[in-house]
Amino acid sequence: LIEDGYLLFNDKILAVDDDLHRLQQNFPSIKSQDIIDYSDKLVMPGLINPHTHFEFCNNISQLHYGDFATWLASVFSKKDELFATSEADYQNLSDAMLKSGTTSIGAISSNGLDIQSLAKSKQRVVLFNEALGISETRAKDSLASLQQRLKLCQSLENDRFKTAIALHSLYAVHPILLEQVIDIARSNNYLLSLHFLESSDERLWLEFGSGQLAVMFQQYFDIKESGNNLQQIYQQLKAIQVLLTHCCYADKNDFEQIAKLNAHIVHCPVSNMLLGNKALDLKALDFHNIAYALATDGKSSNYSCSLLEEAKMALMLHININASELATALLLAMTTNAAKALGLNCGVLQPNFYADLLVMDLPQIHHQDNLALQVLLHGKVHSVYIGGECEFKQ
Ligand code: MCF
Ligand code: FE
Repeated sequence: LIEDGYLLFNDKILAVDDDLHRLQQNFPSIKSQDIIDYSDKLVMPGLINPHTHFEFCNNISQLHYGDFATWLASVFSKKDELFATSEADYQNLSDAMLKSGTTSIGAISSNGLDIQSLAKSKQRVVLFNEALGISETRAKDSLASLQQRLKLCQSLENDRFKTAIALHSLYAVHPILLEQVIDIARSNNYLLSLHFLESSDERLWLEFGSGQLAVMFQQYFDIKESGNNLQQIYQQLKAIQVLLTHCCYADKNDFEQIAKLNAHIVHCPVSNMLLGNKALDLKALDFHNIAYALATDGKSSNYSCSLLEEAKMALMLHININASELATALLLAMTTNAAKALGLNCGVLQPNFYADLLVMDLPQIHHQDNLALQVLLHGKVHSVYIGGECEFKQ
């Protein structure tokens, strides 16, 4: 956070200094008309949301909240209505995210409907093409569709738009599809995103073949036990850059394995609470030295895709952590840690990183004790820069 200081940038940050004269001596070409005066404001890295689902952007109140398996069933029954989306819907959501300070996005794309729009978005986008299919036939179809979507994404790649891959979850992919997707990720060096240990029913299914998911899989697919194994997955994911979203039901052994993998954990607190899941154990992450990134998930399991809103909710959720320390950790989680998770060269105010900046209005800015906490509680987005260009101004 820069409260009193100077930042010199073109598309990247060139220098950060608290003394203007020294900066002008080091960079004599700076002209006074190039100086933007934000002296009553605060400058911080733009926010980075590493896990959201644009294709669910039209959902407001169509889905059932409170219990994970019931939510899942409601997604299946409302599929057609949910996916009736247009380019304008995607545009509106990315504009709203920009206005709330988000400069980079990790988008989980179920069907590829959002690819063209997101390739044109102002933000940096890592597009995770999802594979999902439990039965052998569905798995085959999913692989074929995945390969087409990956091709399309690659053809649209640019400075701000990158191709990646997602496995929906261990419970929703056939073991052959799981292996194939991991192979594709490994050979193309794609980031891989996975919904992981989100619900107690997921854990019950993976370990014991029981719980609500077992009832659903038996009924719809005549499948009695999981083809994927929770212990084996850590071996399978070796040497891939992985984002594990949720991890609410991870235990000590899982955290040890996750730490060894160097995987990034993505935390979506509102989604977890609305779908009847547990809070991620942030103290265990700290103990195992695992960094986490903050994300909103989609409108499928949230009322907003604003990270500042998400952080306020996270502050109220994690009752065993000091609010001021938690606020500092959350600011890192939605900037520096999220940039690392998405493999992006932004998320910190240091030379050679992209000038993706958030300028915040904060009342009584010069009397702050717990600056991070006050920013989360009272900060208002004033303007947003991506690659040094002002893309939004209040
Ligand atoms: O992250 C939330 C909750 N967990 C799992 N999946 C989804 C979420 N929001 C949307 N989804 C998508 C998922 O990517 O729902 C689709 C998948 O494509 C149907 S299967 C639940
Ligand atoms: Fe999700």
